[in-house]
Amino acid sequence: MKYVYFLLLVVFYTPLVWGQSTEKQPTVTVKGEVTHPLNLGLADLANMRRVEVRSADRDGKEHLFSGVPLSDILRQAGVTLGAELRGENMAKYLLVKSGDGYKVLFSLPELDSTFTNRVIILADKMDGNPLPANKGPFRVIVPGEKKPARWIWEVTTMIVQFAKE
Ligand SMILES: Nc1nc2c(c(=O)[nH]1)N[C@H]1C(S)=C(S)[C@@H](COP(=O)(O)O)O[C@H]1N2
Ligand SMILES: [Mo]
Repeated sequence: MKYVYFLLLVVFYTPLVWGQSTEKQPTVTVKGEVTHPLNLGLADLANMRRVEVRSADRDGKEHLFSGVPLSDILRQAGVTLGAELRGENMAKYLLVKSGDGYKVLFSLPELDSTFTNRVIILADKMDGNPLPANKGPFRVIVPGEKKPARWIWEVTTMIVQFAKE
């Protein structure tokens, strides 16, 4: 009888523990025209160069966002930025996708410090806290735009591609 209990325990309990320990943490996948595809979680972002940007939301309320410049992430993936952002590479774009199907697009010069001083970030904190559950865990923040339509939340994927006619 003891043996049966043990067996039941293994059969029903093990998958539970397994399910918990292998439960997927959210990540952002970086792919497409990259030399090093990435899969970044909160812990990875915490170890990268962090910056803060202050910007107003749709209601005009200012917030302090913290995260990692998109350009640093793209550089880590081996995207053609800086001196390599010329010639045919000028026709590449970054498409950012979210869990709810919303997508937004950036041209690479918008993200490159040799073209602009504006720093667009992948934020994981707002006003010192993790992003709200329905607006995170990763959100692109585009400072200085008249409306925050490109502040895409629940970011899952960033894809670099050549624009085709
Ligand atoms: N994933 C996702 N991000 C999104 C949207 C969306 O529908 N889905 N809407 C965008 C638009 S149009 C605006 S105006 C802002 C609104 O952000 P708020 O709800 O934090 O004010 O989020 C942007 N980010
Ligand atoms: Mo909007």
